[in-house]
Amino acid sequence: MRRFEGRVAVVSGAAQGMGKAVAERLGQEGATVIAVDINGAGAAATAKALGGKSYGLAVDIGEEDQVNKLFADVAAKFGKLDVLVNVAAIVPFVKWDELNFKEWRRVLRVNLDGLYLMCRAGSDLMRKNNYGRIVNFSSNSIFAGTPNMAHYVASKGGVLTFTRALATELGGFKITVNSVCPGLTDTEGVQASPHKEAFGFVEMLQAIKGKGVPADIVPAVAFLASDEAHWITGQALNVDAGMVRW
Ligand code: 4PL
Repeated sequence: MRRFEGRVAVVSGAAQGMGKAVAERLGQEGATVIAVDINGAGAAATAKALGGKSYGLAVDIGEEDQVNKLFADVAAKFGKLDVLVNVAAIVPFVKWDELNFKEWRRVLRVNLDGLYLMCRAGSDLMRKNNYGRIVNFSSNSIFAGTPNMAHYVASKGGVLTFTRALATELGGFKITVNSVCPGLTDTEGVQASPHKEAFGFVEMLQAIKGKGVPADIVPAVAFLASDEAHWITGQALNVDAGMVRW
């Protein structure tokens, strides 16, 4: 499929894991991808493999100036933005007894403040052309109440409900805004954290057995980011092998 021919897409969290996998798919299907990550070298590597006009950029999505500069650059280079996929997030593992306000703020600053900044500036550019597809990464942990990440679960609940509100605000500009809720997925980030110990428990709850990988999440994102998903907005789609059903 070549669903993104001629499209310009910004993907955050694109240096690794699900963000990288999404950037690769959009690029393979014809998009020019601006790969964004706090790890600029990783983002550049993702973009370089895609070739064409794709490029990588180091952005801390929690910093308003950096986010605004990103979209000013996209506007200057391409004059439009068609697709925005917000994957960048901090995925902590912090026991409740060790959670404090500093750690709470560290996670909320990126996962929710950062999402707001990206959607604010990104959708302001999309509006100029009356077209846009925004896909935000929530998590199925918001339904499960996954342990050792209360602040993360709170942030991802915010991602889902902000997505609903933003869909309302942007519908008049023919911009759709949806979220996906992946389950535990085998990524570099998860492998570097104690969450990797949870695969057995998670698999027990899944309707379909197996260990989720980024490629399992990508098709749902690509569909919601595609032209033909124009009648779907404000929705949340669980992509977790049926671990939770709501
Ligand atoms: C079920 O989003 O959804 C662990 C770590 N387990 O980040 C998540 C589940 C994790 C999840 C998540």
